[in-house]
Amino acid sequence: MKKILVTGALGQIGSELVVKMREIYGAENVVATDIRPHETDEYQPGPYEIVDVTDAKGMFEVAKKYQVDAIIHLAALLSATAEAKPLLAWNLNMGGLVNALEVARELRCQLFSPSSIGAFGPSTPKERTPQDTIQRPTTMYGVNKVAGELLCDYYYHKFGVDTRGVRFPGLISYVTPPGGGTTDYAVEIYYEAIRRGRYTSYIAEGTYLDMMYMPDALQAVISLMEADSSKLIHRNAFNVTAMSVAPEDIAAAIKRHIPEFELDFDVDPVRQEIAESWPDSLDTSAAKAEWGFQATYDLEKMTADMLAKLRSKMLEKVN
Ligand code: VAH
Repeated sequence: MKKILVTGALGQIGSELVVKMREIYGAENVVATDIRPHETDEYQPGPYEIVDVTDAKGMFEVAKKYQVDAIIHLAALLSATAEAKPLLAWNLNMGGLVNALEVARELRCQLFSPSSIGAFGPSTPKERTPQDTIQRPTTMYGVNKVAGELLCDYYYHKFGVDTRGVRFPGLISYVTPPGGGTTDYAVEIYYEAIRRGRYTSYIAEGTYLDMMYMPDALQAVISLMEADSSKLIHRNAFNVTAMSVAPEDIAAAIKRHIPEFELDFDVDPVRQEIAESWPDSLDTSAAKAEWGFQATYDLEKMTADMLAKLRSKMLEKVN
């Protein structure tokens, strides 16, 4: 990758990936795009363009203007929002992806688009979910992710577009909060631990989901995109994860830093049903073997970093 266009650059992943990529590839070589203008505190020095991913022509013109050779396509609706607005999710998630694939085909770019553990369903083996297994998701988000994986493989085999992707678990970060996801609780719990010393989880006790700290997610995108193409047996999309946790596990890790922290539950049936349809833990052996995936943050290390970074972020806001 030399010149990169990022869609959804103001989102939870995009806002941090743009910063990291600009450090590696140079600010001028990473074109951040999103559907709205950026706020001052969201802006990182470097090119910024308004791109609505459902506007194929607009996306093509920006990609051509900057002569990009890679597109990181992150703009999408997450699982809970997609379940509330299924047709909007289909049009945005699938329409946006087809447009990004067409731009990549016409301009001969690489394309990264994330899948998710949401691409699996209730009939998928829940423990150490294999790289190749049954994918019958029961959510619109999951349908979008499975269709997206198949579409990206199609563009690789049919048109030679260098498409690559990972199945992200829940992502935990302190820069830009997620919006509309089922795993958002795993971010909120840290903010509330500092703000109020307590958190009410909308996901039930004992509900195990794969999670990963944002630094590991960013490294996974870059490592996969820079990997030797000839070594890739799979492409769309690789299982990646760092930990399998339930809400009480995160609470116990927080209590080791904030002993008075309290967790209780008020389960949201919609997001609980989504979470229960997803695996408990993924097998990541294909990603390890084909491009050297390795997470570096476990629950303890992530919790220590999250609390420290959030404390200084909240202190900055006060001063
Ligand atoms: C969501 N954070 O909750 C996203 C992710 C695995 C979950 O895809 O929808």
